[in-house]
Amino acid sequence: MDIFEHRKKLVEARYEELVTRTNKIIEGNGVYNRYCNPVITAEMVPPFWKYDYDRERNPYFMERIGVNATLNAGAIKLNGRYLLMVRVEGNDRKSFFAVAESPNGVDNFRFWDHPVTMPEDVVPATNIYDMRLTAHEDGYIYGLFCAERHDDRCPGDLSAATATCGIARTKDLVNWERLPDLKTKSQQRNVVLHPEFVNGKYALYTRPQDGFIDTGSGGGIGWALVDDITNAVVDHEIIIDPRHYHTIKEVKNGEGPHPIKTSKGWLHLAHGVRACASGLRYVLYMYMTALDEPWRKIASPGGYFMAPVGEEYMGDVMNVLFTNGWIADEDGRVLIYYASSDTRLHVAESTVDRLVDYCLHTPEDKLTTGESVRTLNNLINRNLALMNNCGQYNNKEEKVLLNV
Ligand code: M1P
Repeated sequence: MDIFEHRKKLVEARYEELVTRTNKIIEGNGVYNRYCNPVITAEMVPPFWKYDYDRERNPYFMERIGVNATLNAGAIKLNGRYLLMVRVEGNDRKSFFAVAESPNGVDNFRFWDHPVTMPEDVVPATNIYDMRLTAHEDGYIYGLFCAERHDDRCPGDLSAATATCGIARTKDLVNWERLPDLKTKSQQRNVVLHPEFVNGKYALYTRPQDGFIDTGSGGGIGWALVDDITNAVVDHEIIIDPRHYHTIKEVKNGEGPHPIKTSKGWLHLAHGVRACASGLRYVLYMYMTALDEPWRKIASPGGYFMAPVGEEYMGDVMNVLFTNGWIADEDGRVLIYYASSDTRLHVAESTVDRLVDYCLHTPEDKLTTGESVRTLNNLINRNLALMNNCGQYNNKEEKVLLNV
């Protein structure tokens, strides 16, 4: 067998092995369970995207177009199909969108043959990424994403960039109508469209930021109403989930996918960022808002919901979990798609009931060590009383010393 044939066989066999492997659930903390394998990695991009299949032009069957990472995916269940709008990042650092489909939402994801060809706004973007998919009650599926351009006000600074919310809509995830980018006073990333009209208007979760990286005076996750989505302008923005000193969202935060409607309120999934000696640490957290007033917070479980574990710590941008997609299935199951360290995409599983229970019954962060210990002791004392009643072991000496 010649080199071309030999290598082609190897590459295709490896790809098939990855895209057909079964994923196994790992029992977690009662709130959610992770799955064992990432759902999509750069190796799961079809070989015909990377290799030239023409023997004459590519006798060594070399990779011609490399893919660096598959991350931050929007998610939707459409006509019974589990679809992810994956951010695929090439070796050239340009991100683009591509749809991957699975029969069950947890494994056997395969990309559709072509990536998304996204029409440009008036000023073309250099890079686009992190699409949130919203099937809106107006009948369209919207994709809101970050459109990044060089900040031409700083011609000498090659890292100066601007983040703007790009808006496009579709019925099938193949043909996209690009609408004008969102007009706001500040830069914006992590903008998400609420699935229902609110007071007859389109509602957005926003993330105002002073610069491309720094949120600066941007105080947290915002909320704004927009009259016309085909010419979306934010005139007034309020902060509904603020940042706070010495919490998991001290530096910045951002809405994940659009919230899930439940009988007890809207379930929100977001990311929070804090700084530490090794850089920024991105974790996921949750909160709930009122059904009739989706901007009014009614529950705020303290601390993170998910943080990186094991290999999730490692990758292009270390110590990062990020989410912009989840699917609430008809049977109450919730599939949470999250990327680790800007490198690969995973899934975790929970249910609407469990997530509501988590939000309503996890103690809030009361912002000081003293309050955290008080909250902890309340639980311990209630548990010890229960355990004693059942005749379980208790440290009597400590009980006397602590006078509990
Ligand atoms: O590198 C981590 C994440 O950084 C950005 O998120 P944020 O705007 O909250 O800082 C995004 O670029 C995201 O894509 C990336 O995963």
